[in-house]
Amino acid sequence: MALLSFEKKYRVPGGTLIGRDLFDFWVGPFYVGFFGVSTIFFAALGSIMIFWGAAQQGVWNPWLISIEPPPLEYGLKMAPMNDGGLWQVITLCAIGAFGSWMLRQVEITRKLGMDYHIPFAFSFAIFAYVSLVVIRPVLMGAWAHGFPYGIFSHLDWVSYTGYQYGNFHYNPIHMLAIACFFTTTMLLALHGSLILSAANPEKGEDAKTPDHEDTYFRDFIGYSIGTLGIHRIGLFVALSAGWWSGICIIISGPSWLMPDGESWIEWWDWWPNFFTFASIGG
Ligand code: UQ2
Repeated sequence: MALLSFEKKYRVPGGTLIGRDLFDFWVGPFYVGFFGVSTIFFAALGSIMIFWGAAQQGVWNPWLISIEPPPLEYGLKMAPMNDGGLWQVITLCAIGAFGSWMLRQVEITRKLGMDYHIPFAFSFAIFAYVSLVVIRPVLMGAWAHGFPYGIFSHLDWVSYTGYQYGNFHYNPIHMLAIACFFTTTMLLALHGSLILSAANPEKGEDAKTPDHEDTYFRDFIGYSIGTLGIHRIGLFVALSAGWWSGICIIISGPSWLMPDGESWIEWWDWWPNFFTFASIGG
């Protein structure tokens, strides 16, 4: 593929974190870097491991392939390859690939003299994954609490884990995460539609300016957050969704938090109990 006209100007050396100029090159449109190499390495190894596991199990229906975490008995120990060890290696590969992908974003950011918002944002997605397969399993004392790597099997896990706590939708932090996801989609719908309505005019018509965008929302709800502000709040709300998702699953299970409470429904008893404690209620 030919270089786009501006690409040459931005194909500047430097900004690397590791390897100096050793991997400081492009393949077609893609910047490589040390972390491009390590991303490919971990992603390829992890994928091969999944296919190897599928072959071992004789399961080739893509919907049904599933790599299970180790059984409870292994606790936080390393498990044999055919009894959850594969899941552990694949988890390491996934974290290696995601971390490398983020550090490649950092290198490109530095190369172009930009700020670190993109790798910072991606780190929240990594956190959401790590909270499921490392932080919560470690706090609960067994890798068994991670989710299985399969299309249907991970859906079953989500369903099972949800019902384990009565009704997961009563988890107040889950509520907060969902509210953030919904707000994210609303803001992107508002923003995308506003930009297209203003900046993508019919043939022969003029594009409208940001003044029009501000005025639209002033007329509509009495307030415009502004062209920079909408991206700030969009980023904040999107990262909040990932952040509170991680927190809401981390606080579901660990014994220091839920000593005998399996149910998020009961968690709300603090409210009636508060009045009992204060001796002004039942
Ligand atoms: C806006 C603005 C944009 C936008 C959008 C808004 C010109 C191009 C979508 C409107 C968004 C507001 C008022 C934020 C509402 C906040 C929450 C948490 C629901 O004002 O400025 O720029 O795209």
